[in-house]
Amino acid sequence: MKKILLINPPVSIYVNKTAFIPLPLLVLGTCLKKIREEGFDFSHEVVDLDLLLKQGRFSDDSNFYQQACDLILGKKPDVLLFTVHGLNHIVVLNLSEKIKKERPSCLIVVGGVGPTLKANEALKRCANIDVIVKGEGEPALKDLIPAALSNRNFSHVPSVVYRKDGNVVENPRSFLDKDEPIPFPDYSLVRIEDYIMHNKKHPYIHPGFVPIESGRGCPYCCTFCAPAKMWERRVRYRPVSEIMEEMKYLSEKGGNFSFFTQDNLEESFLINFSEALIKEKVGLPWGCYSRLDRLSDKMAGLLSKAGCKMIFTGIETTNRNAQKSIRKVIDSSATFKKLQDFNANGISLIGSFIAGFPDETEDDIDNTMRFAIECATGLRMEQLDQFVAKTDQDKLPAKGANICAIHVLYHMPGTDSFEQERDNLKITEYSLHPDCYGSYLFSYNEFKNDLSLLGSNPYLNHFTEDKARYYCSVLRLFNFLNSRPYYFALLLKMTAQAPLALMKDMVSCLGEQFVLTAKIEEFEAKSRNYVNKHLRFVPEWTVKKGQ
Ligand code: B12
Ligand code: SF4
Repeated sequence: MKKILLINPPVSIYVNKTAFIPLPLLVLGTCLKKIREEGFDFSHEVVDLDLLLKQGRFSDDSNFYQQACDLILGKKPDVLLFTVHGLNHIVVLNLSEKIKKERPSCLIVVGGVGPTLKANEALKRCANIDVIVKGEGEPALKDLIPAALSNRNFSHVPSVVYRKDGNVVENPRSFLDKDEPIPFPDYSLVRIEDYIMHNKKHPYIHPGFVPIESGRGCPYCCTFCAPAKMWERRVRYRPVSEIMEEMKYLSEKGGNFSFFTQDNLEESFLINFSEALIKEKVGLPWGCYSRLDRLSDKMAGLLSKAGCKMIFTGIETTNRNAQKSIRKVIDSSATFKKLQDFNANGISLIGSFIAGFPDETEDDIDNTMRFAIECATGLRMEQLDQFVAKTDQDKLPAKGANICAIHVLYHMPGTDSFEQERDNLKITEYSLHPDCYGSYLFSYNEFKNDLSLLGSNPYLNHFTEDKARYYCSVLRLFNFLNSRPYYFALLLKMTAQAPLALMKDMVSCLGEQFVLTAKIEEFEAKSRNYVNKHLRFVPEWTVKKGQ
């Protein structure tokens, strides 16, 4: 019987060891089951290399490749289906090379957001990959699997890019029909408890975090956004009854915080969903991505009643010109009021901000920094100053109400901003430091000459070397300090400095090279020393993951 393996290459997240349930593979697993039920004879299973690595059963160094290959080849597969998430295409490229040498007849298929956006160029660059599937896997698999198991003629398979007689051929992309359901993941392909148990020890956002698809797509078209290109502004949601069923199923397995993977949940869906959760008394906590600026005033109360505890939101910048340039115009004052309202209803925000726009001035950076501090505490700068002035140092809240970090503007291949900047883009070494990046399987050396069209390298930018060092160092320090925003505000007050000036001072005291490259523990220890010298007391600064 022919054998298909669904493979999850390692993904990384900061220094954390969270092992995510391989949702794309479980969804595709449901399609494979259906194809088998239609009479095609094959077996399939998930090989989760990420979990094996995070559990310590594989090494986090170059030995990994031999261990992973031995496992895969030992199963004598005929077809490998790799999901590529962000940067882990490097692992897929290395593994494919080894596997093709040992088992040339094995068909290697790759899919995911990254490979989708520049599939044609990617296949030309990746000699050991046979097929790239663009977009949703479901419409392609129906025809791809029978072809893969027989004559390997892919001319009629939608959404694929493949090789024929030495040429790369690209078939048009197809979307799942509106009346075809998004499949319920086949959880029988993995032991869910393994992930949940592991992640309670190594949490991301929340111990017991489980990802769930609420639907697909976002209606907006921000220039830097990969999902905007992936979904081409098409939006669909799963039936709320099915989502609730999945939440309950995962909660029975120990998952106690559902996180919806869809890029931006809109108000109309959130209202239906929340009302159903309240009516059914589901009572499980959850979080999602949503544009705060697009939610009306009534939403905070409703979402809170429905169990929402956290919203991940892109606030990006207060600078109107920059907002226009990225096609994401946000009224900052209205958003700030909304954030306060959400906090008052027990919902915290993870706010993401951007710096590094062309023509950005130091004042612009300072404004973004101030706003990110305000959003982290839910207090305007003047209120924050007063609060800090009248509160004993050791009585200051240890954490802010929200987590707010500023990221450098990067250009992911295939996005509109990538196309605009394409000829000037480089990969920034500092963003790929293994401690920030999470796994020693990935290193700057592997990426430096690679535009990473397969994995959609998110670390491409247009900076000169000096600028890259400047932004990466001040932002690494800013994000560290803003994880404890009340102490940060106190520090600003005591040093009587604007945020950017303080960051620059810190960079010069600690040394730019050190800030950019030091291992996380060392970086945090020295940064704490600097802070303590000025504050003259010793707050517990480092935020542990999942706190
Ligand atoms: C959960 C998540 C994570 C988790 C881990 C995910 C995991 N192991 O499953 C964590 C937090 C670790 C993470 C990390 C990162 N992520 Co992430 N993540 C997501 C998120 C929110 C959900 C992914 C998901 O499960 N979706 C649901 C599944 C069902 O959809 P899907 O994966 O797209 O799969 C469908 C198709 O793509 C296709 N498909 C997928 N694989 C395959 C394989 C085959 C063979 C076939 C045929 C089809 C196919 O079929 C599936 C069903 O239709 C997405 C956003 C999103 N909405 O997708 C971002 C997203 C994928 N991440 C992104 C990025 C940039 C990152 C990071 C680089 C961030 C960073 N700077 O560190 C890291 C990189 C991780 C790494 N490789 O080391 C970007 C990717 C952009 C791009 N162009 O590649 C996204 C789109 C977020 C965004 N808004 O930009 N992420
Ligand atoms: S950045 Fe957010 S709002 Fe903009 S297109 Fe992407 S998912 Fe949608």
